[in-house]
Amino acid sequence: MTLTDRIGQMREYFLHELSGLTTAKDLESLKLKYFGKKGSIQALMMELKECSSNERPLFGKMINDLKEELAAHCENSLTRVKAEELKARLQEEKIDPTLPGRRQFSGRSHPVVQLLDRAVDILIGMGFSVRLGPNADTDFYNFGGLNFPEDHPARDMQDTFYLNHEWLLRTHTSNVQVHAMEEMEPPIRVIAPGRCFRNETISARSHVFFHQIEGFYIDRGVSFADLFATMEEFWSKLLGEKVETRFRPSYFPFVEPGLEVDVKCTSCKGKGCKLCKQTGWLEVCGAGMVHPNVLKMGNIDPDVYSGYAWGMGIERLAILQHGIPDIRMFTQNDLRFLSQF
Ligand code: 2U9
Repeated sequence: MTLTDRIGQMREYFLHELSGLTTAKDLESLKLKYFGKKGSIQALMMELKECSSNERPLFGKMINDLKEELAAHCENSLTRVKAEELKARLQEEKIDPTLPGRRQFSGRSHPVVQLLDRAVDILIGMGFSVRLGPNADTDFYNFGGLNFPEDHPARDMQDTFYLNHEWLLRTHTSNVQVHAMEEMEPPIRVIAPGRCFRNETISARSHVFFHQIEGFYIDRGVSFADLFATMEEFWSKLLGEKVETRFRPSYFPFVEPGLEVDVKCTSCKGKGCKLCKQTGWLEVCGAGMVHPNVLKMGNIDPDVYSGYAWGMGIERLAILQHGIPDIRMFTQNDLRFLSQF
């Protein structure tokens, strides 16, 4: 085969191979095969040596022309292949801007936590500081140190989750104040928000765990008047308007005298409605003056110091505030319920 034939054949092969290419990567390999140092064109160049000196310039020019021609084909193909690749990618990555967007779900605090946080913020603003205590504590911090008699019904297995003969899950957050009395010197102005546990049958009105905020203030000369003023200020701030408060005598072992605190019904303003069971008043918390025995057990001299204390159940308040029919709704994690708050 003459060199001229070889050149023609190489062009044909090249064009055949080029026509089947679909990717830029394959085109690069093809270029290497023909234009590389050990490529087909270089091989032709080597053969020039065997030509006679009068044929050499002619064949040299023919090979150079071939080289330029094939390079131009490569350039054109590169443009074509890139356009094809882009087209395929666009087809694959096609997005439909008319489709509806995916809704982003934004989380929020649980309604009980929302109310707890608001109450804590108000009380911090009134000069109380937050103290947290253990959920599991000893009988002394939950009962003994709070003046519960040995045979008090709340100590019964029915109401308390005992872990062993000494340890239990706290039934109120009062254990925090017993620890505080041991560790702090008066004046003590502390609130204790947190979870408590009671061994009760779960129903629409009671659960085995719930949340409380308790507060107490111990100093020289703390009086009933201080308690009344604090209650009025706190409940007015929490309920968003000036509310009337009412105090009724009650009994708790850790306070003497003990009180139930009522606020004028926020729904009917005292006229009587379903929420307040026609009484015009809502029972919102218990309170009282800290019992001298409790102060003594906390190493505080009741002849020098006095204090007031109060406690409230947060779930009960949230139920009153939003008209929730069943306490179990707080623990069912149903987004249809939770997203309303
Ligand atoms: C110490 C001294 C006194 C905290 C108090 C109440 C009254 C009270 C109940 C309200 C509803 C609990 O969630 S509830 O069932 N609490 O009525 N709590 S005075 O008194 C204390 C606490 C600690 C050392």
